[in-house]
Amino acid sequence: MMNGLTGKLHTYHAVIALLLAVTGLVLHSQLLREELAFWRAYLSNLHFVLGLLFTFTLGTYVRAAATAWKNSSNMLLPRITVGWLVIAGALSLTGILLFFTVDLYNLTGLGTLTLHRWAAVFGISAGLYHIATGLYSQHSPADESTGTTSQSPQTDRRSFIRWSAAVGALLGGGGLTKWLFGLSANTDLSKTNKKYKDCNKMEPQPSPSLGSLPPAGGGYKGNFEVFTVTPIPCANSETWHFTLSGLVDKPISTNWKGFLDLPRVVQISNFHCITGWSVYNVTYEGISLGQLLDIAGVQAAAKYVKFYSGDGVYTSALSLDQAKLADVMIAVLMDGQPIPSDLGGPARLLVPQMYAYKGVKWLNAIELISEPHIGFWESRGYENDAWVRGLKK
Ligand SMILES: Nc1nc2c(c(=O)[nH]1)N[C@H]1C(S)=C(S)[C@@H](COP(=O)(O)O)O[C@H]1N2
Ligand SMILES: [Mo]
Repeated sequence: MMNGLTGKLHTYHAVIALLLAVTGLVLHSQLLREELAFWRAYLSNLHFVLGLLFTFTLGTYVRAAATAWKNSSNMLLPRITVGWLVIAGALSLTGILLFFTVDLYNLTGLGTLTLHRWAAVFGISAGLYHIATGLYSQHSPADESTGTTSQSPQTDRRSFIRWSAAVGALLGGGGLTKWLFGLSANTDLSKTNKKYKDCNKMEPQPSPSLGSLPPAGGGYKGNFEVFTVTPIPCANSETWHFTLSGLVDKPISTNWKGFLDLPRVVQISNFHCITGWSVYNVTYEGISLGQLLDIAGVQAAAKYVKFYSGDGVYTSALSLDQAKLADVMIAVLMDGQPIPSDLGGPARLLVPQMYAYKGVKWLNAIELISEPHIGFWESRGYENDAWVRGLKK
């Protein structure tokens, strides 16, 4: 079977793979989004460091595979090893690209995170299969390289175990795929949230202007994942209220009807979450924040803009310069339709040049302040200047 060094290397590789699977699944889980918020940024760094260690051991495995290929008359083992190398290589590569937020969408039509998730499905299934068959073969050392073909009861039992392990891994992989990719919001929480998807009762609905419907961008590409640290708040036009206050000459305080009377613009922009998924070519219609600030008259003492959500928990902030960027808007329509409640409707902030954690959903208040404010995710490890890496400013 395995000699000392390979054995140790194998244990090391296995432990790291297990830790990677666990941290990866926790990072993916929406259920733990609020509970683990404080740890999230650190957990993703840990996941990356583990991934690097994992990648380093791959090199040694390439050599082991080559030797096995040469020495073995039984082609099963080398094939498995090579298969594992391909999967682990894909996981490592997409993981590293994710860390440096390199988007493969233009190249592959799939976001880097989607590719990483597919690799994880294959990797975890292969791992499960390997555990099941490997546990057995440890009790029968004759197994690995002799390549016996005689139909002994041993062989029958062995192939039975192989087959059950394969079926188990397939089922496990299927379940995992469903969980990882299920609809666009892929989580247990989304089941309870589904009924909140369109829970807003806003009258009248904003009527789309030219370019908004049909959407000038031709319809968005990709999938939004519903990210929220709170239950989704449902709004109705009777109770919904918006304020712009703080260091301004003419504070704004308005109901839904008055809000819809504010001038709107249409733009096509991309949407990037820092965890690695993106949505492209979304046609948004909404109120330009810069224009709104002009209407309100920003006082000289104001240096920062703070944003509040109707969920009562989430906040974020921009510097005044950032807030005045031409494409920062309070969106009310997406591809010509009212923004669904799970995606932040009736009104959400958009800062296309920054990661979407700046894009406060269920936006209902803006305040001009003189001191910096550190928002929800910003106070939990995400950078306050959230420029999307690799985007030209
Ligand atoms: N109120 C509120 N706004 C929020 C969040 C949130 O949890 N609560 N999550 C942010 C993050 S991290 C992202 S990636 C986007 C996700 O937007 P979506 O749910 O519409 O896809 O919303 C941002 N705005
Ligand atoms: Mo995000």
